[in-house]
Amino acid sequence: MWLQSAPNQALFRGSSSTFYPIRSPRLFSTGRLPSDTDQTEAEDAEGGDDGEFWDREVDDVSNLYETILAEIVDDGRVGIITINRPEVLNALSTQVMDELADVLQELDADPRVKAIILTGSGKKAFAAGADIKEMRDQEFVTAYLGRLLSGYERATSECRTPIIAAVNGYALGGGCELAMMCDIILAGENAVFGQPETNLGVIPGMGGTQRLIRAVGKSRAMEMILSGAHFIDAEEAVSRGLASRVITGGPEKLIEAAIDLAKQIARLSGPVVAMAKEAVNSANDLGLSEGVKKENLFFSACFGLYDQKEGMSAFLEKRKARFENR
Ligand code: CO8
Repeated sequence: MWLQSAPNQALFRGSSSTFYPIRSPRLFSTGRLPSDTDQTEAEDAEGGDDGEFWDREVDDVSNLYETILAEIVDDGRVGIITINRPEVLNALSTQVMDELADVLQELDADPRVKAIILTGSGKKAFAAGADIKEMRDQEFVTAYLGRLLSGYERATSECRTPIIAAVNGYALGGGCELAMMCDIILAGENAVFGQPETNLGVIPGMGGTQRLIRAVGKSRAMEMILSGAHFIDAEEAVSRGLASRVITGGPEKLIEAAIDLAKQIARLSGPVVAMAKEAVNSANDLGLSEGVKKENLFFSACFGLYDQKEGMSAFLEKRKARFENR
C-alpha cells in the first residue's frame, strides 16, 4: 500500500509545480484526519494555501509502486496517478493495472481526496494499449480464468471519487478503454484515440466495444474497431463527445487544466458529487425511467445533508459555502 513506510520516493506537486515529499493526511501524528475546517483554520493562521500546513509533524510517505507515480496536490484534495512506462508508451502490463487498481482504491478510501487525475508520463502517450509483449504468450484458459487485466474495471466502477483522464498523445486499445472508464476526458492537442486490437488478432477487452459505441455512435465505433484504423484526434473526440475539451500548449498545460478542474470539483460537497457521479453513470446501466427514479432518490437524499443547508444558505446570504462533506 502506497501510504505506508519505505524509502521516500513519492512526490507532492506544490501549487508552484515544485515537487515536495508527500505529507500523508493518514499519518498525522494526532492519529486522526484533519477536517476541511482544521485545514482552513491552519491556512488562515499561516497566511494562505502555501503548503505549510503539510509541514506539520508527519512522517514521510513512500511510493511502493514501480509502474505508476502517485501524487497528492491541492492540500490533499486531488490525487494524480501517472502511468510511468514512457519507454513503452505506458503500455498497460498486469503490474500497471494491479497498481492502478490498488492506488485508486487507496485514494477513493481517503476522505480528503475529492478528485483523481489519471495521466501518462512522457509526451507521446496516455497509454498505447495493453502490453503486447506480455500478452503474446497468453492462452485462452489463463486469460479467461486469470481475468486478464480485469482488475481496473472493478476499481473504477466502484470508485465514488470523480476521475479525470488527462490524455496526452496515444490512447490506443486498452489505453482508450482506460480513458473511457474515467468520468471526464480532457484531450491534449496531440491526443489520438483508437482501438487497433483487430490488427493484433484480438478484440477490445476492457469495455471498448460497449463504451466506444456510446461515446461516438455505432457507425464510427464499428469503423474504428473493425478496421483497427481510422483513429480519432482531439478535435474529433470533442466534437463527438468522447472528450470534453481540447487543451493546447503541451502536457504541462494539460495537467494544469486537469488540476484546475479537479480543484473545482474538490471544493464542493464530497457526498453530493459522489451521488451526482453515480446518477450520471446510471444512464449507461439503466433505462430512462429507472435512471430518473434513481436520480430522484439521490436528489431527495441531498436534503438529509448538512451541505445542502449550507449551500443554499450561503447562496441566500451572498457568501461562499463552506462544505463539510456531511
Ligand atoms: N505494448 C508493448 N509495447 C509497446 C506498446 C504496447 N501496446 N506500444 C508501444 N510499445 C513499445 C514499442 O514496442 C517500442 O518499444 P521498443 O523501443 O523496445 O521497440 C516503444 O513502445 C515505442 O513504440 P514505437 O517505436 O512503436 O513508437 P511509434 O511512435 O513508432 O508508434 C504507436 C507509436 C503507433 C502507438 C505504436 O507503438 C503502436 O502501434 N503501438 C501498439 C498500439 C496497439 O496496438 N495497442 C493495442 C494493444 S492490444 C490492447 O490494448 C488490448 C486491450 C485489452 C484490454 C486490456 C486492458 C488493459
